[in-house]
This record gives sequence, C-alpha cells and structure tokens, in this order.
Amino acid sequence: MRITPQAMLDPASGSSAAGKAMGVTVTGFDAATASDTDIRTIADAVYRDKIVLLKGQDLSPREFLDLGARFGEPVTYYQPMYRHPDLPEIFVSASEDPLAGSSIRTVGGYGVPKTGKFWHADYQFMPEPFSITLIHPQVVPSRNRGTYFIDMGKAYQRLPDDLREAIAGTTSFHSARRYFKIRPEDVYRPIWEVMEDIERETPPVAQPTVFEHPVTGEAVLFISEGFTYAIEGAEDGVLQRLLHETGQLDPDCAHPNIHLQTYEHGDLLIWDNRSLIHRALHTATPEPTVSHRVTVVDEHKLYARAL
Ligand code: 7UC
Ligand code: FE
Repeated sequence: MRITPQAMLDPASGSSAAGKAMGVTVTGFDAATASDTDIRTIADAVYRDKIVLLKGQDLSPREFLDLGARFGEPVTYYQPMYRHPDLPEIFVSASEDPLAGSSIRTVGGYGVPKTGKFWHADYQFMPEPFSITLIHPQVVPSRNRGTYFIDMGKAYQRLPDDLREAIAGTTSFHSARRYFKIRPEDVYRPIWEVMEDIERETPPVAQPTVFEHPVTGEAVLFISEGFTYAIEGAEDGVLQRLLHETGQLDPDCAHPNIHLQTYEHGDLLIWDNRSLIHRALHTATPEPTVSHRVTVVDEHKLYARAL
C-alpha cells in the first residue's frame, strides 16, 4: 500500500494553486486482504488529509458496503428512492434514462438523477450527520463528472477576523427543504402537503456554527449553501457573507478554496464529512453515469465542543 499526496494541478483551471490541492492517493490497496492496521492507516489519512482516493478498486456492491463498514456503522438513507434494491445501505446516484417514464427508472434501472448539485455536507440537515462518506463510481462518463470540495477548517482560518468574531458561540439551523427532490409518488399532490411532509420528517436541526473536530481538534465552520438557512445570535447578512467568503456563491467554482476531484473507473473516494462540504459536478452529455455511495458514523460525536 502506497500513499502519496494528490497532484497540485487543478484540472478545472489548470492552475497549480497550492490551496486547491487536497487529499492523498492510495495504490496497492486490496479490500479483501486489508488488515485492521491498513484500515486504521486509511482512516487516519481521511481525518488528516480529508480526501483519500483508492485506486484500482473493482468492488461488488456487497464488497463496497463491507469495506465501508470497517470505517464506522453504515447508515441507510432515509428516503427509499435512493436505495439500492438489494442493499438498502447503498445510495445510488444515476443519470436519467431518457427512455424511461419516471425519474427513478434510470440507466442502471434505479437511482436518483442530479444528486447533490449544491454545496452541502451529507446529512447536515439530520440530527446525526455522517462522519465519513465513501463513493464508488460504477459508470463514469468521459468528461465533466466529479465532485467539488471545500475544506471548511481551512476556509474558517481564512475568514476575515470580524467575521470569525461575529459567529463565535452562535447556532446555525439546517433543513433539507431547499433541495428536497419531488418523489415519484408526489406527482399530483398539493405542494403544500409535500412541504408539510418535509418539515415533519426532517424538522430543522440546530448545530454550533463553528465546532472542534473530535479527531483532529481543528475548528470547522459547519454551514452550507444547500442546507443552512439561519444563524441565531449573528446579525442579518452574516450567513451570506460566510457563504461568499468560503467560495460557495461562486457560480464558476473557481474560488481558491475549491478543489475539483475527478475520477475514473476503479476509483473509490473516501472523505471526512465533518470538515468538507462538497458539490457534485454532473456531466451535461447524454452519457450514462451511475455512482454508489456508503455513509458511516464513526465512534466519535459530530464535534468535541462548540466554539
Ligand atoms: O438528491 C440529493 O441531492 C440528495 C441530498 C438532498 N441529500 C444527500 C445527503 O446525504 O444529505
Ligand atoms: Fe453529497
């Protein structure tokens, strides 16, 4: 097993800005024979380096889930339309099948199109957000498929002093409501009833705006454009300024905080969901895409303490 830092070049801009490089690449990893020490080494890298890209993996859904379970307890996504038909713990993103009538009938036969096309941390709107996310792309289009990332520990350090002071000790509120996808069974239902469902199933969640990461001890700014809708204890406009300063309002995703992670067949991506936010880049071509995701909670709480 060999661990090397990911290349500094950002394929989006071609720039070599050091701030955009993130994560490590692992070659020679074999999920079938990996020891507990190997898994510990990878987990340490996930927390420290934030993104770990395992090369040369070709895992069945079962093998992928089993690997994920070595990093924490897998969590089944709360909405059935995202679940793999055989293994509900696997969340399936897929391009829409142009020949099928309903959005969940896709090229893979199942899966939800256009997932995560907005800045967020996975399950940020739930009482217990995931610790680690693993993605194993199954069908990779030839171009423009990847994931943008922002390290919200680094982004917090780069904030202007007055903004850091303005949010100290404050509470943020998160909700799924803005990017909730209409489900097939919602067709012809009054929109107000669907909105009531969202508030009942996923009521707003309060978290410290800044917290201490339980493993690394770093300060993390835990907000996103997709899910965070208010900051209690801060003046009006502070949330918008935070989103702007961290790079989340940049329509071109060219902000120096943003790292574009692309992948090829055989890649398996693992990241620290406490300190990274991400945004999917979906190809505009009609090529099929399918991606499997496993999300886990580890033995630590979301945060060590509020800051
Ligand atoms: O379809 C999607 O974009 C799913 C999103 C609302 N949630 C992903 C998650 O894990 O929080
Ligand atoms: Fe996501």
